Amino acid sequence: MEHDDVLRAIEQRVLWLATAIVDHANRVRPNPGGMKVGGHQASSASMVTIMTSLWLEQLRADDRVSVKPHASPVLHALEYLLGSLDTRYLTTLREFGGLQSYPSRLKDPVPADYSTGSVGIGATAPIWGAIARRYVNTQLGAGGTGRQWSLVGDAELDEGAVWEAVLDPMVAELGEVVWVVDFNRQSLDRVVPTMGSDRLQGMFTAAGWQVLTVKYGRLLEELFARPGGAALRDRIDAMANPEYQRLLRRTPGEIRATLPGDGPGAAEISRLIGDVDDSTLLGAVRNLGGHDLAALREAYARIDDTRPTLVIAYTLKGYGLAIEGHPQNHSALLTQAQLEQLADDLGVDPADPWRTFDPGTEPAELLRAAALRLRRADSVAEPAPDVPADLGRTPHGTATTQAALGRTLLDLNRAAPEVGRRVVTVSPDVSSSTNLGGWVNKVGVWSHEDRRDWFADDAETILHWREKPTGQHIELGIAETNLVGAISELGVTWSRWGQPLLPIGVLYDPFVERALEPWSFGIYAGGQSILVGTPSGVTLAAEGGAHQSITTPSIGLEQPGCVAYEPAFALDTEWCLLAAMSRLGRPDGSSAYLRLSTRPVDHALAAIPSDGAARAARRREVVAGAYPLRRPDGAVVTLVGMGAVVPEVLEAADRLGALGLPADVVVVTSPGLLFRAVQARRGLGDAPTAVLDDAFPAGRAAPMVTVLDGHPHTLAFLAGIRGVEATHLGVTQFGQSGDLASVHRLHGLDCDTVVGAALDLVD
Ligand SMILES: Cc1ncc(C[n+]2csc(CCOP(=O)(O)OP(=O)(O)O)c2C)c(N)n1
Ligand SMILES: [Mg+2]
Repeated sequence: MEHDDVLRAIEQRVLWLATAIVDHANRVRPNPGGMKVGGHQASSASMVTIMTSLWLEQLRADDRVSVKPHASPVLHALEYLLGSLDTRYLTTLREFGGLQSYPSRLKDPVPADYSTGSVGIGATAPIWGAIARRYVNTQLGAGGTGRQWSLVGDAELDEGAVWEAVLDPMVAELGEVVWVVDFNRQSLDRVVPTMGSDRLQGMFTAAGWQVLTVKYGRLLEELFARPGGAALRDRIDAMANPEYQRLLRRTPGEIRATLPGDGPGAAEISRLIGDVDDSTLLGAVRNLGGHDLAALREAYARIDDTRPTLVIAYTLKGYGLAIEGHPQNHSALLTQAQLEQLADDLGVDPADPWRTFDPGTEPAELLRAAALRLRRADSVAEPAPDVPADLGRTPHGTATTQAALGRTLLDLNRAAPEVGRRVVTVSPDVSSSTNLGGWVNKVGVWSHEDRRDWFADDAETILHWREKPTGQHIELGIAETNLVGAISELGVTWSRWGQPLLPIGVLYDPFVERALEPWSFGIYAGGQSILVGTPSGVTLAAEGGAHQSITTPSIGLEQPGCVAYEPAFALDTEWCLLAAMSRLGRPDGSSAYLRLSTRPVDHALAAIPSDGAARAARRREVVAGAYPLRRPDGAVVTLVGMGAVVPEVLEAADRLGALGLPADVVVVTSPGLLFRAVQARRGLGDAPTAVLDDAFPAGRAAPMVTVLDGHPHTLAFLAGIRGVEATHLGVTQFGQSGDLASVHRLHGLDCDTVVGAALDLVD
């Protein structure tokens, strides 16, 4: 057999298996509940040639691939043929404990290189993966070099995440990045009328990418070379996408009547196609480059490894299936009869759907050789470093929690350099306004080559921008989605390349919402990172309503795989940050979200115990989620405060005390940890519960006022701990610029409102 015939045989088996995996899940496996199962035969078929060609000929063990979500059956078919996926899984697509709906790093039996599912995010992950690997290489000397492939759907390129990533100046240098676009001109709902490769080519070229277009297959190219061929090419090139798609579903007679069109070349085209037989004609109109192994191979051979490459491979959605090219084929499933016809066309026995190639046959040998080439060395992971729990410093005077972030990083670098060297900060153009300047000055900005700092000798320069391969701060353009993409991939290097990093991303807190879904997806995919939202709430005062955040405290509470902290004091911030860092880079680890503020707070209010054991006890409570700050005798009310409004809460406690109504003050640092403790106390989950007795002991039950600079419901559940009456203060409306006192009064976060709420409850 010719080599390409062997490949073709494998490609056809991949098409069969991918289709049969979906068919089994939907039409064979019993489904007592009657819920839709789903799976995408047409989207898979579209990618079959591209993926067969990649896995059998192009990929190396060091390469990593992100596969578009709806092609997961193709990935599993290849894993199976290459011997890494057991037969028993082929009947488990979308079954509990079986193959996931979309490629998954953490939940599939053969871990995918990248989890995909949220379009645009899976596509861009290898860009951040490439940067993370380069970073690991320059800092820790591991990680290797291989291509970072993304196999993306064409409609996926509508996603903003794609363009934010493509535009980042750092990306144009990533020669290891290769995207292959499955250019079937169909999205979920339709044939996209205006989708064309020229526009894409221009946009990616302008961003510094190499663009290779694989438009037509050999058969069409051969027709184009005949008399009338140029007219035929012009006709097909100029044809609108829906008209072309319609052609795919026509009989030979209809094609002969409609393909020539009514342009000046019509007669020539009629003559040309008049000379070819029906089956050649049917083959020719669907002969696109993305289904031509030789055309794809040629394109891959031209990849220039000094810049990212985009391969636009023209394909057919539903290639080879009865649903090929139909505008509504996205979720269509082949009928029993259509599946049997496919089996017949491909020479497989539908009664024995999972049969592989007999040992010793050419396809079996080619698959064996590919499996050997793709085998990866077992890597031994470095353990995550031991992060100190307390750096031993006690701040004096006033400080902001935001400034405590940069301060802690600098102190950590001195106290524990082996931990400090794994810290990497990332910012979307807000390093100085989030107070990271001192840290950036100290560690430098990461760049894969040294760049001259032209302002090094300028006396007025406070923030020194020294770019070098040993820098530990990564600066991105203003694109929050890129920020979370980057920290998610930096936070996965422990499991990808055996080298844990401690990534910390900073952004203005309201923009956490913009970045939330991609960050959550990164956590879902196994990335562990710290996201710092600062400044936050309405406490940013003069910065105004456009920058205030309201719902982010509950985001922190609810985000799986994440511990959220909102400390009130500088030292609490340090402790929470160190605790968050100690959970990164390990199999049982988690991400963290810190919500910080630019409000200067007198640190004496924190009343840090000077006794070492008492300080340690305070620290344990701070990182567990809450601590009692004041417990006067005969307290009649408990004031619970979180974050930037704790000074008002303490002032209110003073005033109530003066009125003869002593008030307990509890400072909450993490509603999420408290909620987990409440659940665990009822047998839901295994979170530690001691914090509930420490901060809200039964003996001190009293009515409760909760206060935070965020939506009040975030702390409302605390009243249920002891079943007390409560009032919940917080922000429920958009705000405006102003001085802090006015803004806090507007939202009912001022001392008067807290005192009034307590009096109402006590009366
Ligand atoms: C962020 C996001 N939005 C919407 C979807 C739903 N969705 C899944 S696939 C798809 C269309 C994909 O079209 P394309 O990328 O061209 O893939 P094809 O199936 O044509 O290969 C849509 C809208 C999603 N998965 N993620
Ligand atoms: Mg498409």
